[in-house]
Amino acid sequence: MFSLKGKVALVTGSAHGIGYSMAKALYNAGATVVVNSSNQASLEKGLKDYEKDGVKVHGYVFDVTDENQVKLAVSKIEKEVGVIDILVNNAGIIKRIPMCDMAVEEFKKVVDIDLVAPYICSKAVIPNMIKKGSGKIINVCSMMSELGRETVSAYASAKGGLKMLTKNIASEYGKYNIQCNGIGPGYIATEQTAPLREIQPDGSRHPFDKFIISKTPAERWGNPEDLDGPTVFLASSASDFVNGHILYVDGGILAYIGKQP
Ligand code: NAP
Ligand code: GCO
Repeated sequence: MFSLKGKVALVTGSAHGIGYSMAKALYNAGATVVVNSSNQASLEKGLKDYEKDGVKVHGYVFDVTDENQVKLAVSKIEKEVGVIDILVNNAGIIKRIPMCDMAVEEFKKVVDIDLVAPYICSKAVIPNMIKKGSGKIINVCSMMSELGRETVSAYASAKGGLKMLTKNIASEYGKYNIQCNGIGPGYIATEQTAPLREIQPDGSRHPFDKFIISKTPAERWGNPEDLDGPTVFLASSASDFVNGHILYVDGGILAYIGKQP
């Protein structure tokens, strides 16, 4: 029931990081996988990495925030590869700026990529999922779908919104045998979180790095591979009656008050 043989999966923002690992996991479960970046050079680098890892993927450059580009890319993918059965809305950015210092354009940019783009991409694939009689959409949410912290007002607003978009897609399209769920990664070691893990000039660990370890019962950062199993589960028929759920993969962060002093 975890096999994805015969299924076509599109993972946005998958040239590196979490999307890269998710795309590999879907391929290893049998899916035909389409990867994406907004940037040709980044996609080409990613394609070389997939090849090195023995993973065959189809690569398409498009900006997930541009509805025309998304529509064109989806119809091209459907002609050249097949109708998309599984969409993973993974592409995302963060800006760490105190809210009152942030320009409204910066706030909107984060919301555009992290919330509006999953709406645009889902809207582009749902009609053919309905025709086909099934579909899976996985939205990459965050700890910030539930929690706030200093400097991430735009990101938290977008990821909180993405949690509700997930529930709404499930509500609106569940009757067509479409399941839309979220994966909420904890703190995962990727480029996005590299500034929070930088070794300090005196050789010590970044204070935020120590803070995350103290907030995580697993006492470690996650790796992109920690998300592989949950991704395959939510993409497969094993989760056919799971809809509108956010599966947090966080080493226990959301269950924990934090290390006692
Ligand atoms: P990452 O390595 O920076 O990956 C982000 C990806 O999004 C990149 O491949 C980037 O493409 C792509 N992207 C950005 N804007 C795009 C656009 N307009 N169109 C198409 N692709 C675009 O970061 P990551 O940590 O793997 O993050 C992946 C997702 O997980 C994000 O949604 C992030 O918010 C979420 N997340 C991350 C963590 C964490 O701790 N790392 C935790 C929870 C949730 P290029 O760079 O190739 O252009
Ligand atoms: C931050 C981090 C987080 C993570 C992740 C947590 O600055 O707090 O970047 O937001 O990336 O989304 O789940």
